[in-house]
Amino acid sequence: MTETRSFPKNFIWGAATASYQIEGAWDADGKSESIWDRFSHTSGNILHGHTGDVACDHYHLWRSDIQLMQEIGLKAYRFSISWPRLLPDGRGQVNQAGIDFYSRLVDALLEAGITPFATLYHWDLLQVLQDQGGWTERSTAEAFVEYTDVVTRYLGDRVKNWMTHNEPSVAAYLGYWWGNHAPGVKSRQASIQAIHHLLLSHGWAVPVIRQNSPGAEVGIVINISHTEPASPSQADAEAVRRMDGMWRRWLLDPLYGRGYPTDLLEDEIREGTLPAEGLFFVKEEDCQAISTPTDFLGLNYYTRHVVRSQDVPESENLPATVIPPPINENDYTEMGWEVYPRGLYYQLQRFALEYHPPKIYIAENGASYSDGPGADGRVHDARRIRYLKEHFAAAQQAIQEGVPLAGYFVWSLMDNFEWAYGFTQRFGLIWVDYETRQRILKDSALWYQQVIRENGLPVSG
Ligand code: IFM
Repeated sequence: MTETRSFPKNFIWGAATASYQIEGAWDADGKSESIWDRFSHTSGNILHGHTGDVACDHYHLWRSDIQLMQEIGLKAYRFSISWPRLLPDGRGQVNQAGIDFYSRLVDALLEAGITPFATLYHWDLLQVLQDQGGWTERSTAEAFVEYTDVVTRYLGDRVKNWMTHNEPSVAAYLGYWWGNHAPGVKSRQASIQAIHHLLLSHGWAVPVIRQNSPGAEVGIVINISHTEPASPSQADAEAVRRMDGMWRRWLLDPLYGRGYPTDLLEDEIREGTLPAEGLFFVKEEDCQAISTPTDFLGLNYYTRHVVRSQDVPESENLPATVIPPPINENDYTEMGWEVYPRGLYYQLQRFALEYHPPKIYIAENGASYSDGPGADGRVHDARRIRYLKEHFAAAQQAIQEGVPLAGYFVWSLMDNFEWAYGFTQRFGLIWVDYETRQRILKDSALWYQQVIRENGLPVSG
């Protein structure tokens, strides 16, 4: 008998996607324009001018996609809901066609024995709300609560696992500071305002979800990486404080009732990105709302960042992040991200110890490798299998040491639109032909099928 490293009974094995990345049908059946529609239709923003207009056409192929999920044996499916499909004006009038789409999807998932995990916001804000300032405005957080109310009134009887936001820091930093994601704004202050309103909308949404979806579990999803200094120097330790601060503490501290970190706030004021009065857009009651207790914390983990200070004289003009030298070809995915499974173990330990979430889900983990169908028509993505195997093992060790990890969602169910990279990066367990929309289960999907069936990691396989 093959020895397996088993996972706890009822461990939730899933896969994840997001609306804009897979659905297509960008203007079908009453859906309005999102910031990603506008951004991808503007030349120069996305590699090769790709857009999510059709993407994987999941909007039309969802039934067969659910069959593929069943074939893999998924216990759960994490998908996101497109706000512009449901409320084409952002608030007010509900688009029944949008509701029907998700309602049918949820019914079919449940019939297939797959538990739906719905994310309310995975970056496709309505353009009409962006035109009024988007997440830099408090009114967008208010509109999000109305949207949450609509979604959970219609789906809350059947969906019992809700994730409010996916990676609010990416939405805010890449979208409002660096401008390489929609809506393409380039202002540090705007990104700080955006994070606040994203977090605030989360906190306001939690009781609404609980009210409309009795017995539901609610959480938020944060992206994490393992962050280390490039050297033992004081300057590099300081660089880690800043980097870890902006990606982790700036979000998790307010979410867990500690407010925004004072040291980071002082940095922003000193550097002039915030005025002397600091967070002028934050109201006194906001921090309490943001820290409304949740049932779980979702973590997206992909890689490690080795961080170097810009203040170390000899490294002037060098990037803040160091890419460690490769040991072999398997060390990096095609995103250029280092494969560092140990970091997942460290981060799970750390989040469990520092914030004590009642439950943790790995809401995303996976790798971009472009392997396509070979002469035998199959996709032999051995590197993805290896990546997943090593990360599952790291997660399993953390569980054994007491981390309350309840489930794991592989990113992604299928190859899809990878934001500014267009279709050039393939993270899927399922290979997608972007001409014909044909799907093929990759070897990794078949390997995952075995993991799920055995609820464990074959030690030898
Ligand atoms: O594709 C993205 C996803 O939308 C959010 N987390 C990271 C993934 C890979 O870059």
